[in-house]
Amino acid sequence: MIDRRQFMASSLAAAVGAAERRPNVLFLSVDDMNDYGFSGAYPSLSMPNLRKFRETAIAFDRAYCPSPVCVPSRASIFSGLFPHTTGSYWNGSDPWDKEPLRGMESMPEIFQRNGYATFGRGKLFHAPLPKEREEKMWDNKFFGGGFGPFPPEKDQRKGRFWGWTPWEGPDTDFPDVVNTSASVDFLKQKQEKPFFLALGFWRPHTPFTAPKRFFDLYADAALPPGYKENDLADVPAAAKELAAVWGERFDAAKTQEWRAFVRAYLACTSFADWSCGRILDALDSSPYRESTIVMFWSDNGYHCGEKNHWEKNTLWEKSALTPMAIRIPGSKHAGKRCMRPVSLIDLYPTLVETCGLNKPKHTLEGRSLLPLLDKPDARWDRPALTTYGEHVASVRDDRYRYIRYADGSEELYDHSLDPHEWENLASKPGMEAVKKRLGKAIPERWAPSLGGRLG
Ligand SMILES: [Ca+2]
Ligand SMILES: [Ca+2]
Repeated sequence: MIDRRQFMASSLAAAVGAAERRPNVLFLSVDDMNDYGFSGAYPSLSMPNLRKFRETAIAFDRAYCPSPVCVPSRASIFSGLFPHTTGSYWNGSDPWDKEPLRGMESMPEIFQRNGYATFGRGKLFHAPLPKEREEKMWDNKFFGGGFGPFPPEKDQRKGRFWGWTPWEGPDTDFPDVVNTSASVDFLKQKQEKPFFLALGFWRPHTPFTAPKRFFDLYADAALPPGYKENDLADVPAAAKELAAVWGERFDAAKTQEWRAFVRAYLACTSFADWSCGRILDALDSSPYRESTIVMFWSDNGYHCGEKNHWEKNTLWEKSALTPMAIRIPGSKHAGKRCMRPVSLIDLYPTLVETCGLNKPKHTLEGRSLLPLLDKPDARWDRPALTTYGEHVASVRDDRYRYIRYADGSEELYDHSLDPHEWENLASKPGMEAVKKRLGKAIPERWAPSLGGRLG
């Protein structure tokens, strides 16, 4: 077991290296969860479990995804490489049986090689893996599940949303519930080896089905803060194209439908919170509470009408910002928030360092967050990069978001004055130096695309 006092030592890196046994890891993810509940952007959202977890962890309230959709974001998280290196830019790119990821060690594989037991359930990679590789990756028989259950036909919609409905069937109709139960069972067993337990939830991703009791929490859902009429009047054509990718278009005039959509998203978010609570409570009542690092993350954010947009797949703050927190048992910083801009791509190198693993053969492109776990307000000079397609990039530092599209058109927002990104400053006088500075983080070389589809 890890010596708790060592974790509390001032130099966390030294403490981890000296640990007698390597720490276990609970790698816990949700899909399409934005900042409404976790950092309180939508105050009436009920999130008791994750809010409680926050108090035991360091919350990174400026954590950004490498890409604002599932497949490329997860490819980056599990490989430690940016989309401009993997070539996985869009959903449908399915990169794990193609170069360069075919021959590279994914996160569960590096744990395997370092003597860990690996246990995986739920939505993790999203892109299908070669079966043989998947079997080698996990010690258990991997089970994902799927997006269902789907609403009855009368509640379904033509577009990408798949509709919404309060679910009156048993909780076990949801793979999230089944996968959590299996993971709870894993924690009840005696584990001889240190373990890497990865549990990925399908919610709050569409279809917006959740047990009815979660819809009942929101009889009267307020429209989200941050909406502004005609907000897209000052953004380039390339931005408007991204905002129009999905089958459904946002229409603020349909207020009743908008409220129903928000309510369904809130319900599914609270359902995901309840699922997170089940596994976190099981960990906390197990013998592994003090020897397990917990990393919680979502693969991308989500719009519910902000910037006149539904869903994700944009380079704006609402798509790029994700809830993220790391719990190191015994940390003196438990309950603090870190406001440095970091990326989900930093999770892989952070695990390598905190668990003292032999490194993968490929060079990880993230940066270990250990300095921030050791001192949450430490200097951090690296902005967070989010891309979506070749030559389409967004860079976020402490204050600004700078976006550049493939045709060279730009957006720039000053978050110290404009947290909802209402006013595009890109063509305003005096902004050249800011754009030039942030533009340095945009890659010069972009790997050939592995295909897929926009959206
Ligand atoms: Ca997602
Ligand atoms: Ca605007």
